[in-house]
Amino acid sequence: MKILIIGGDGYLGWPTAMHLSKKKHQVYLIDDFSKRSIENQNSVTPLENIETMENRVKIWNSLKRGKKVKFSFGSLINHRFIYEELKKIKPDHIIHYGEQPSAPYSMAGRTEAVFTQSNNIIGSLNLLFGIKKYCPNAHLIKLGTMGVYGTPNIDIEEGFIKIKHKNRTDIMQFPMKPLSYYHCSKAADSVNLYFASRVWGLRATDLNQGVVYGIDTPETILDKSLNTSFHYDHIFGTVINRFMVQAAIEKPMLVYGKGNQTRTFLNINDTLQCVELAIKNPARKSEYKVRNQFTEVFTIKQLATLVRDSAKKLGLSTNIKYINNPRKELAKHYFNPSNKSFLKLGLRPRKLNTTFVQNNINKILTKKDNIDLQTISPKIKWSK
Ligand code: USQ
Repeated sequence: MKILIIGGDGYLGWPTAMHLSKKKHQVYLIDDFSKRSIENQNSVTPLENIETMENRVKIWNSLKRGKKVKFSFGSLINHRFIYEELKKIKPDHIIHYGEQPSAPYSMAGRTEAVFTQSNNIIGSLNLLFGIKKYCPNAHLIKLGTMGVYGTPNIDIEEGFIKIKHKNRTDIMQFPMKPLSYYHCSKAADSVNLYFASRVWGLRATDLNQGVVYGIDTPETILDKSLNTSFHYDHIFGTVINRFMVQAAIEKPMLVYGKGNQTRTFLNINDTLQCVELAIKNPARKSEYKVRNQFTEVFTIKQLATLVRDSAKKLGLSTNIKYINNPRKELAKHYFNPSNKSFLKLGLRPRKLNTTFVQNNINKILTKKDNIDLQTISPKIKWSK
């Protein structure tokens, strides 16, 4: 299959590229390095140095572990660029990771919110127009987020809900209560994707993904230049990754609020598993398929406790510090999301456990000197 990955330089895009190339797919990557530029502007860096895209691709291809991957630099905001790529490649599947991924960044101020929404929503819209014009049979796999649903007081279904209202019923998109302007951008994408499937007959899968954790995949460990951009800072670091870094250096783990907020999680290797399942089970023509992409549900307090206890067994001493929540989110809430669709397709979830946390902490300890303490405390507030 010819697979185009948009956002091929990112935390998930790069491991996906190597994984699919190993599975003998012809993989094409594009990226505009906008995440690297936000990192520079905010003086945050991944735990390990990340090679240039050119070098990563050269090294991966030289290992001959799969089909050669190809990279082009460009942005979805430039519709001519993406049109040319689609015309040239005519991909069977397009995996779209190419969006500004940080909720805190999107809440830093007007400039950041506007950048996030214009980059994400307009970029995806340009892509939809490109697919319609140059490869209408291509299957679009778009990375969405569980955070579009928020934390409603009803069970969370996968994209749609049957509603009965004044004795009439209909199936509607599941109500959205996004958690940040970033999550709002994903909600707008979902509306646009569903529309494009209904009106133009496009084939789209929206993967509403939970919070991803982990450093390595079988391919990132093949060479030190193939690692992925593991963040622990207050902008791009996701919560488990941050806790593991804080525990490794025996600093307190910063739980926002009382830690009773509940979220969905998955191992980075299960992101790869899910994306592959989505490729093998594509949406049909005119179908907009939503799959909730997560394996486990935890409160933040449970995560901090697991990381603290795992670190203790390694002889590290860390404690949990409850700080004022810089975000606006429900402190305690009902939460019962479904992930039936991937389980039905055969997803075999990896569980978060002590061994995993300890292996990751041990790896982090080998890079301890790179950790910048200045970037750990949250500096962005939802309401100022
Ligand atoms: N949290 C802490 N301490 C921290 C960081 C976070 O208590 O140091 C809490 C937050 O208050 C929040 C939860 O942990 O309740 C998750 O925060 P996060 O920073 O790990 O994740 P989030 O900002 O929601 O965004 C991340 C990714 C995003 C993806 C999303 C999936 O950055 O790209 O879409 O996870 S989801 O959260 O399911 O929407």
